[in-house]
Amino acid sequence: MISRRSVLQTFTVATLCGTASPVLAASRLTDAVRMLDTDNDGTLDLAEAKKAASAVFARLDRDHDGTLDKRELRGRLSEREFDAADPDHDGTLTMEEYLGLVEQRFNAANPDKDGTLDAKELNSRAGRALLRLLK
Ligand SMILES: [Ca+2]
Ligand SMILES: [Ca+2]
Ligand SMILES: [Ca+2]
Repeated sequence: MISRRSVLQTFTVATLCGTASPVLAASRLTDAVRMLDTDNDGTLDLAEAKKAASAVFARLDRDHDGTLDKRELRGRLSEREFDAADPDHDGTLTMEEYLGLVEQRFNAANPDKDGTLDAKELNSRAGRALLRLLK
């Protein structure tokens, strides 16, 4: 039987974790925005997103063939997402296809269509999907 004391301890730990992790997530997010926000206006616009994505593309293209294959994109795109982003189905993404995907995710994360993503939009499901392509 579980004692009252251990229930209380479990509750306390859960409460502490519950309050600590969103703060941590928020500071990680702020760092991400700061790194990507090259004009320092506190938000991410499409040009900034594409610039970051180009740098990531170059870094991930380990065999320097100018395209990203599934292996090079591992952890960033699921099989299904890859196939959707690869309309000619040649098994690789060109820079153009990669940036197209970035633009698609940017728009999905920007429901108010004001041209920029704020911290809250970047923290949404679509925003986090975009960030996976930018770092
Ligand atoms: Ca900006
Ligand atoms: Ca490659
Ligand atoms: Ca917005």
